Amino acid sequence: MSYSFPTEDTIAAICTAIAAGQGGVAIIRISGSKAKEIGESVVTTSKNKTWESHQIMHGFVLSKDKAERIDEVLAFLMAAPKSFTGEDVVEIHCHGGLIAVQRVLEMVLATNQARRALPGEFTQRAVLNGKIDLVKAESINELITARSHKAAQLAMTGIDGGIQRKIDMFRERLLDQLSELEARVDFEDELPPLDGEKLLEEINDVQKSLIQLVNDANQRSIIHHGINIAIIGRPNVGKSSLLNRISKKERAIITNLPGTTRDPLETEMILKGVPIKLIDTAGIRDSDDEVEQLGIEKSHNEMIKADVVILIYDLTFGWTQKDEELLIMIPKQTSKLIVGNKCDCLDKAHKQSEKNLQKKKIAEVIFSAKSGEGEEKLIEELLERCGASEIQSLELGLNERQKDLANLAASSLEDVKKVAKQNLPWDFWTIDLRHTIKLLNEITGDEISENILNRIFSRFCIGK
Ligand SMILES: Nc1nc2c(ncn2[C@@H]2O[C@H](COP(=O)(O)OP(=O)(O)OP(=O)(O)O)[C@@H](O)[C@H]2O)c(=O)[nH]1
Ligand SMILES: [Mg+2]
Repeated sequence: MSYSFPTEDTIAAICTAIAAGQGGVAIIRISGSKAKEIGESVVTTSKNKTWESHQIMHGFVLSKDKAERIDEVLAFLMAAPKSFTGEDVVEIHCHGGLIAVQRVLEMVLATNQARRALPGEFTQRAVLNGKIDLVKAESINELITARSHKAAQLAMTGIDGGIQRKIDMFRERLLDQLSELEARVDFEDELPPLDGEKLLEEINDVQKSLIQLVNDANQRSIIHHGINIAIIGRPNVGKSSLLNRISKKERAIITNLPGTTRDPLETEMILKGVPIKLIDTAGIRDSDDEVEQLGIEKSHNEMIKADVVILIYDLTFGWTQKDEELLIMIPKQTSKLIVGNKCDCLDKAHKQSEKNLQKKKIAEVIFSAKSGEGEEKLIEELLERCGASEIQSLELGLNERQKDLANLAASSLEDVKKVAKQNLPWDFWTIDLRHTIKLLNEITGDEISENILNRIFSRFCIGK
């Protein structure tokens, strides 16, 4: 991999999470040709020790007039190329919290030898200097931002080179076919005839695998970003009670007055490894109350945006015309789960009575937010609607950028097939095949412009 846009400035940033009262240690990273010089001027080492690469030094950061000790630190030089970025790197390990580390960073910047790093700039330099490949850099970022065990596991597969190997393999297979074609373009008469059918079979095969990767990536996206589940229903059916019961928190206010919840209320949780955002909404009904109307409008918005809708109704009333109207409003493509709540209120002596059976008929889950009856089944059905079992069996997960490119690569192979059907000359076949290979190169970062690279890393956090 080679890039033609060298970076020259020395950059610095705090590369650990910082918050008041949090973290025992906070680290400042300085990268670039001036890193050592800056380290030497900012950190006064014990006994004026000289800075050697890969040796930990103890020292103090003093204020400009040397009158005040800002922090007691450990400092660490990693001379190029044996560092994360491949440049000279100095790390200053300060005490955690907010103030000392920020003051030390200010001292670093006050040397006027370094500027603040842009988001993702350290990792970008690591990629530019060939220390890590692009997919690995992205996977590290995904590991850091993972919100569930499975998301972290998939990120690790990327770090271990799983995605890179897969894309390399597709590229090799397509390059083999491309070289066969190009040889025919130039030396058709001197070579044995090309088996077009066999070539197309190979292209078909790679295309199918790419489509599979795209489908898997959609699942990955769910576990990485979480699933939005909106709880929808008429007033007083127990939407807020359901939210509180599942989240095991007293998040929402519950009263016996219809129209209690106004603003949508979100709570995040992990259900069997799947990150979920559960959204309680205002009960939907015709109302003259202006505030309630605004809440109801928001309920409709949440219903439309959600990945999964829980439509909850009150078993003591049974399924009503109003519930039916709500069911019809849920977008067709959205997964839904119909929950009959308050089963504890059904007349126990007549649980099997015709009237009760009728009330329960529509419900996919019979539930009581009060007693917890049916909770296991509710979670099981919910996870099924979220595609949890497919998620658990995922082995590889492209991120959105990689997925879009894989999708384009699959379409580009479709174009090769179209050309083949029209029996056009070999050099027409090569155009789309070369384009597909270029798209695969873009996934792995082997062929990528400065602009795109900047865009990728700008989504990272500062200090990464
Ligand atoms: N017996 C029984 N009562 C329940 C159950 N779930 C909720 N309730 C009661 O029903 C009433 C309404 O509950 P909420 O959870 O506030 O209902 P909601 O759908 O959020 O109501 P709005 O926010 O007004 O739309 C409260 O008095 C709850 O205690 C249940 O499973 N069994
Ligand atoms: Mg409510």
